[in-house]
Amino acid sequence: SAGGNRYLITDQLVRGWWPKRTGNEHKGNFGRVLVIAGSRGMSGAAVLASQAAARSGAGLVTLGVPTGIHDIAESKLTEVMTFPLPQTDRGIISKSALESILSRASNSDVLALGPGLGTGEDVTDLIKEILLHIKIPCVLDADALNALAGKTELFAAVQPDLVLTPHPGEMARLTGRTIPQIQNNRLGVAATKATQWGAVVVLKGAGTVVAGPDGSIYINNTGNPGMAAGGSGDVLTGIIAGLLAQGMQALPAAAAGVYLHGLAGDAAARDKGMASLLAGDLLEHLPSVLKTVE
Ligand code: NPW
Ligand code: AMP
Ligand code: MG
Repeated sequence: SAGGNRYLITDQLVRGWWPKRTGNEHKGNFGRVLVIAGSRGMSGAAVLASQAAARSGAGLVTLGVPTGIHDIAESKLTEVMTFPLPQTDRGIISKSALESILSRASNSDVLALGPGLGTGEDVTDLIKEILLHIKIPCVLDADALNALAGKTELFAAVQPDLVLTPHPGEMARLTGRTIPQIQNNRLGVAATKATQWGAVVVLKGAGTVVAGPDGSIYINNTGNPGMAAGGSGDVLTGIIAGLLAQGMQALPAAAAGVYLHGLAGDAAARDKGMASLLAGDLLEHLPSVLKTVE
């Protein structure tokens, strides 16, 4: 099952995939991203992911967060719209948010789900219900993945395209393996799981592996250890969602997203050095990077 074609993600490939702008478009043509993320203490993850979607070319980005951090998110964001969702007493989105999320999703082109959501039974129930009813492509990251540890049979039952973006720790939880077991066979694990789950799997970390449901593999060589810092992955989630919103297919959106995210990290490291690099610096460097492929 891990015997598909292998490719290195190159500038040329990404340019070929890039959605061209010819002159007559309006913001509706570039898609609407719905981001569901954040919890008490993790508004940053939600803000980074939604800003990254906006910086990557999405026409409109809307962020749903628990009521308790709504005004905080709203005050950090300008271009991104926000709305509050019911929360538990721990400041985590509660499962009674389901209807509101699905109703917003029905007016969106892509859903990005998971950064900073927090964990617990409510989150698990909510994620399961969203996935069983959702009709638009989804990027699942962080706590949306943690919620499904041991419940991965659900992925194959999801109707629209899925892009999963686990780091090795999240992949270990999802699959019930250890981190060394994942790291010793990154290509094999990514391709096998992508095939089994019928999803695009982005196994993050140095040399990110992007695998498609057909077993094909795209390997990334952009990026640097300066990106091993809180919030980096939240930015990637937003970038991939932004590319999906512009009409890219799931596998190229994931591969191009990973490549551009790494290039933004390389530009940020040249500017600020690896030690000082912050996830927010990736957002600042996205424009100069995207300019080179558009
Ligand atoms: P170890 O043990 O350190 O070697 P978690 P998280 C492993 C949100 N955030 N290679 C790591 O291994 C996120 O969105 C919010 C190997 C450890 O076992 C999530 O919702 C922020 N191992 C939540 O926080 C900014 C690797 O994974 C485990 C690896 C928790 O996410 C920060 C750690 O992962 C953050 O993004 C690698 N390359 N990478 C905010 N400002 O709001 C990871 N591991 O326990 O899932 O914790 O990734 O911090
Ligand atoms: P997360 O752990 O979810 O915040 O994601 C971290 C992001 O930074 C992923 O996109 C990783 O691929 C990237 N990253 C972390 N460490 C490295 C590294 N040593 N080289 C390249 N990219 C890295
Ligand atoms: Mg992460």
